[in-house]
Amino acid sequence: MSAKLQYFNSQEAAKILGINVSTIKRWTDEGKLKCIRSAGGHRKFLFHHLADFLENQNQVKSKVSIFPVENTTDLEISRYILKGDFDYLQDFALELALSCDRNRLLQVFKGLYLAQFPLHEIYDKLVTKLLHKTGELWEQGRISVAQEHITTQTVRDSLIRLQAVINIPAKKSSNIMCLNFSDELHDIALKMVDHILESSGYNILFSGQITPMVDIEQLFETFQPEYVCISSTVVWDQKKSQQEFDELAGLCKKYGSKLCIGGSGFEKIDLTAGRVEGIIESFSHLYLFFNPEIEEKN
Ligand code: B12
Repeated sequence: MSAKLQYFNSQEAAKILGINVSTIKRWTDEGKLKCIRSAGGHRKFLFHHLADFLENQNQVKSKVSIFPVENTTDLEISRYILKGDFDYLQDFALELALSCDRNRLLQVFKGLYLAQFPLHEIYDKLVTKLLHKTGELWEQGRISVAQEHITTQTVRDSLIRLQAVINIPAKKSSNIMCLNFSDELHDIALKMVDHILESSGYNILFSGQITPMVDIEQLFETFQPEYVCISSTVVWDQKKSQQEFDELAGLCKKYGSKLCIGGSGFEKIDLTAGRVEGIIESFSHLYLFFNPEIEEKN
């Protein structure tokens, strides 16, 4: 499913461009902004209509809400966002994260989301790549460990701020518990899992990094989660992580919860203690796993 083929109606185009619907109507009538007319006469916009409009606009201080425009570089960023040029945006976002610019990084994420790119696409094609690149820079000695911390915490903070913007269905289907093992600090992938599942209509219990296993059964009793999603990136103490997995798998069996896992740490975990419903490798995979009707339609 590619968002680039999506049409926007006048209201959506107005929201993206930061103007009101009557201006959209006037500009299309004047030919300033191109569109397609449906059989019923309604205006429909493709990404390139909006991107071309931005390109032809020579007023730099516009009210483009996709990305706040203050200079010509910003105008260009708006175009890259609308076109979904993730390769370009990766480097731009990395610069923002390296300089701890959470607000501007949030604007990039938010801009892509407002331009109707699905979250899973933004997370696979931009955020995951950005985090992997940060890891590579550190491995190559091109940034210090402190810079790596700043960069990845900036990404994490911006993602958390994005959560306030994401559309969340009011009606919840069931509970999902999202956790890391008790010595795991890597929880950014899990945060993104949280966003995708919450926007798919689940109620999320996010205990995140270094989740203690003491009294974990109480959570199963209280919330009866339909799914338990565990993320593991680094297995620090193999015996301990294995025990925790076995305990969680046992609780899933007892309470009828389904297990879903992700992350490279699971290469070191023996999964035989439980029935794992999903071993998830990407956010697009996760989205399809929890929204199977979408795959059937395609
Ligand atoms: C950010 C980061 C940190 C941050 C974490 C901050 C935080 N709050 O998350 C900090 C600085 C704390 C950190 C610490 C450490 N880190 Co670190 N870290 C990273 C970094 C740069 C990014 C990790 C990340 O978020 N990746 C992005 C996610 C989205 O991608 P992913 O993990 O590949 O996950 C994909 C799938 O597996 C799936 N997925 C993952 N989880 C889940 C869960 C579910 C439920 C589902 C459905 C799917 C899913 O989705 C992703 C999309 O494809 C990586 C570099 C890298 N290559 O990833 C190193 C990296 C993971 N860290 C590493 C190491 C060694 C450490 C430390 C041990 C360093 C140290 N000596 O102290 C500690 C470990 C601390 C601990 N006890 O956990 C190594 C791991 C090597 C290994 N496999 O053993 C890496 C690869 C760096 C390296 N090249 O050496 N780290």
